[in-house]
Amino acid sequence: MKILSIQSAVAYGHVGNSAAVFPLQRIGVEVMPVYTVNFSNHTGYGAWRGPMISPDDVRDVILGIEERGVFPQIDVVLSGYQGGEGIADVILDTVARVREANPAAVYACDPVMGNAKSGCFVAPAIPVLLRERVVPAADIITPNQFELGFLTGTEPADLESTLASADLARAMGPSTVLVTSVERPDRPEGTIEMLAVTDDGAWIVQTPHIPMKANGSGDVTAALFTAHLRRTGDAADALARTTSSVYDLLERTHASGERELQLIESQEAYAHPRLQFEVTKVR
Ligand code: PXL
Repeated sequence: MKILSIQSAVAYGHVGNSAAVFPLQRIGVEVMPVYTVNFSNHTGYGAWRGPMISPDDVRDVILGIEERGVFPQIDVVLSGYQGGEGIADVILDTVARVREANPAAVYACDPVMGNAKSGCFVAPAIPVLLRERVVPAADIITPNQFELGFLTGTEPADLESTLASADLARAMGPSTVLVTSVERPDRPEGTIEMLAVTDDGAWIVQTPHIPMKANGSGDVTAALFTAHLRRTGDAADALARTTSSVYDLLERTHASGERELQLIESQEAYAHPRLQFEVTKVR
């Protein structure tokens, strides 16, 4: 499998492509990382150095890949956090050209905007761009509950309303919605859930909630779920594998006391997920 992944690069630590690429490679995926920023570290530190890559430069790198004649082999285009406003057009053009070369290719969009605790942490134009133009072009989206609410103009809370919001998102275009953090008001204390909704049904999985801010964990989640789903077409299996891998990554990171994801140390969790959490069909 080949994935063209258009995301950030950071030298120190793990977000964007610097989080997604290694787990994908560790499960046997050939990744073509295209960088949208080249930062020293993630923006969660409040200070960082290095350039944003201009949309023209991102476009040029992708054109060079196209000129190698490999677009027909690309199975997935994956995008995440969009540094500036101009990147969206490059992504949409790329998706159209990859689909032309390989009609079976899918576009997986992680609509990164923010979360319930921090609010929106991207430029104000980005959420609107994602809602109006990018998400409608996607096959798979991986919002958290907060992002799902913005995309659909709803306030998903319990399971029923989150399913209804996911259906609204599916009506916008994507056939698959992975809600990466569902925090139902009636959940058992200290737990969190992920919910996958596809044409075939809906599945939920509950895990203990690890109390830490882990920049990049959403990027790993989107990458692994997309790769597993594209490989097998089995959303329940993709959900079980992804949840297992990401939980073990977060648990190891929490135990380390480090701020950055223990991405390399956790490699066995991607290659051989323990499948310790039960996936339940809810619809
Ligand atoms: O995890 C998303 C992300 C991507 N790119 C950069 C970031 C972050 C989150 O902190 O700072 C540069």
